[in-house]
Amino acid sequence: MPDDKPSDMLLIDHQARPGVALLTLSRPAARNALNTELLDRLAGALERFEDDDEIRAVVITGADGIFAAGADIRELADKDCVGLLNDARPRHWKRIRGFSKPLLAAVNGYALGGGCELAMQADLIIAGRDARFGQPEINLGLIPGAGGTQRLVRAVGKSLAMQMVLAGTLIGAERARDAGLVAEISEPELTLETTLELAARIATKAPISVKLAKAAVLKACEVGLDDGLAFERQAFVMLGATEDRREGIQAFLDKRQPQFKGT
Ligand code: CO8
Repeated sequence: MPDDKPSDMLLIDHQARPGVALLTLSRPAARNALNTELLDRLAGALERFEDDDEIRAVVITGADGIFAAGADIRELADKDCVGLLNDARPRHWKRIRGFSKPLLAAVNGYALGGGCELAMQADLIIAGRDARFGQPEINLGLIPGAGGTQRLVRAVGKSLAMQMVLAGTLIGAERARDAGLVAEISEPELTLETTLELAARIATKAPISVKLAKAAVLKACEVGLDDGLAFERQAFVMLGATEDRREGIQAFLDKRQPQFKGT
């Protein structure tokens, strides 16, 4: 696993806002393409944030006006079937998926292939007006390999997902928002600021509630309604044991701001 030393390809700001860490993909010469080392570093950073109580939400963005142009095609070029079978990247994607705190994507420019899949692994996407989303793997004789066929259909519905996956059609920010892929659009120069502000707002909420709320909403994408409702009920009941629930309700009754401690 990579250490926490500064790396050219992943910039880490532990306190971009109170309680908010910022990760910036930075391989501008390759349009921030996600090579194995970058994915490993990203997964490693999230794993360290998982254990850091000071960090309550994370924003991921790309340097130089682009989110990410996908998997590193040069790396993929060398891999045959066995190479793909033994590929470390699915493991790193799984580590990223395991992050239990809120993960927000601030997307300007292209989010293609693995870049679109990374944005979709975030809990929500804020996009600049110039953002372009797509799964163009079909143009390389491939298909999406990091969840694109599954997450895109859940995000935008079958017909538009088919158009993007089968024809490699890119969609702009407005279409992405209208389809449900993107939560909010901003002017490109404000995308990161808008996302950090939202993350900072989330970071002020009760951490255990936030974690359980994220898990419950993700359940809705994964299981049937009965199982999802059962998970929500269990999580709701579990929160009865937290100090923060008592504090939240007392603060409301006292007409003051709550002081959440994550207990
Ligand atoms: N991988 C590696 N290098 C890249 C990538 C990439 N995905 N994208 C761009 N680059 C490189 C180019 O090769 C070029 O390098 P060089 O200067 O050395 O020739 C440099 O970045 C600049 O590229 P362009 O000149 O093309 O830049 P433009 O600004 O004109 O265009 C685009 C930007 C539109 C992003 C364009 O580069 C492009 O279309 N890129 C490819 C997009 C793509 O096909 N993405 C899908 C990749 S496959 C994938 O993501 C599969 C995921 C499956 C995961 C499986 C896990 C096991």
